[in-house]
Formats: sequence, C-alpha cells, structure tokens
Amino acid sequence: MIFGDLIKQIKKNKVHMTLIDPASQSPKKTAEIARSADEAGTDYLMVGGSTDIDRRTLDESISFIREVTDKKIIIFPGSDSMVSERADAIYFMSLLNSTSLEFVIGHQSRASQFIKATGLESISMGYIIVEPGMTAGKTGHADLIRRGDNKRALSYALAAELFGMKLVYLEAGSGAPEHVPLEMISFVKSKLGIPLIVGGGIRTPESAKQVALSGADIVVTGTVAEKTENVRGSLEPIIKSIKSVQ
Ligand code: 1GP
Repeated sequence: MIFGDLIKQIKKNKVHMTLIDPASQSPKKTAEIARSADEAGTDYLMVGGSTDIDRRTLDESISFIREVTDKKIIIFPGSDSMVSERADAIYFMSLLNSTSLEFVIGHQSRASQFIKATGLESISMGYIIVEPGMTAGKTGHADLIRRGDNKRALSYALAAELFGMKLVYLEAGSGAPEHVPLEMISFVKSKLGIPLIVGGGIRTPESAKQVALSGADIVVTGTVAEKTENVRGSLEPIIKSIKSVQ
C-alpha cells in the first residue's frame, strides 16, 4: 500500500514529490518530465492540478508515465473527473478553507463510488490554501489563510487530524512568488500529529531545505520541472537539499 510505504519513508527521511499537471502539456511530454524527475531522485509522482481535465487525458498521461518509470503515481485531483484506476493511489482531499461545499465534499461524493468500485487506494488529506493561493485558491473558492495567521492554519490542520484524515497539505499555490511562510510551517508542525505536506512556490535548493527544516515531511515541487529544458538538472539539487535534512 502506498500510504504504508510513505509513512515508513517519512520516518527515515524527508520525502520529495514531483507534481506534474497533465493539463499543461501532452501526455508524452508529461511522461518525459516524469522520467527526468525519476532520474533526479524524486520519491513519488503526483499527477493532477486545479485545471480540470477529462478522464481519458488523465488515463493516457498515466499510461505514458508507466512506460518510462516505476515510480508510484498518486493522483492530485482538481475535480471528480480526475480519477483513474491506472494510478497507484489518489489523494482523497477536501479543500477545508473553501467557501464552496463543492470543494469540501461535492466532487468527493461524486468520485466516491468509482474509487470504491475500482479499489484505487485513497489517501485522505486536508488541503489548506495559504496566500497567495494562485489558481488553486481561485478555482477552489478558498478563503485564503493570511500569511501571518498561523493560528488559523493550525485550526484547519488540527480539524483535518480530528476528522481522521491521514495527511495535511499546506499549499501556497502553484507558481506562487513565495512559498508558505516558514514560521507557519513550524507552528503547524509543532502541534500536528499527522504528516505535513508543503508545496507551492518552492524553486530553489535553499528554500526547499528551509521548508523541510521547518517541519514539512513531504516537499512538493511542480513548476520548477515543468518550466525548464533541463528537468533533471533543476530537480537534483532541490531533492539533494531536502534529503540532507534529518
Ligand atoms: C501546487 O504545491 C504544488 O499544488 C506545486 O507548486 O508549481 O509552485 O512548485 P509549484
């Protein structure tokens, strides 16, 4: 099971995940990025994002990825159409600070029967969007957590834990000029009993290291691999710096 393996890994090391948005390029190009991310040493591939894509494109992207790497694939869905039994697992995520019930429970309820019927592993996750939030914040109608409001971030994170969710994701938004503030990460981590994922706006080895040092168990990068000709060369130093943190 993906989640069991992930927990074992988190106990030993910081984990890096590469997010690839299949809406941003062809399935073939998506697979090329995945292969280079694998070569660079990423631990898992997250496939998805806030831009809605149809099931066929997602299926095809995952199949192409499978041809070039053995890395495990976790769907990071933006809507109920982003489900595929070809993946290894799916984040069954709820955007806790959305003002729209659609993103808290609507898409999830519509996807639940498919997920149950296919036996796709689901990993429940509380998703919390912090300023600036970017497209994810807008699309998800997030009532963004202000950058200094550590207490509100913690309240949502603890609510996720008390609901029995397995992970909390603090998201600044893909392509954010600044990642989630380090003080917020350490404040949330100090009181949270479940693993913490942080992503959005992490572009350099130094910032990736700081995010991990502050308490992120899993660091996600996306844009840095999608916006370069040299995916391996860009990702390798970031992953090394995350892995250097104990
Ligand atoms: C978005 O956190 C991820 O959901 C990745 O963000 O594209 O800024 O790396 P970036």
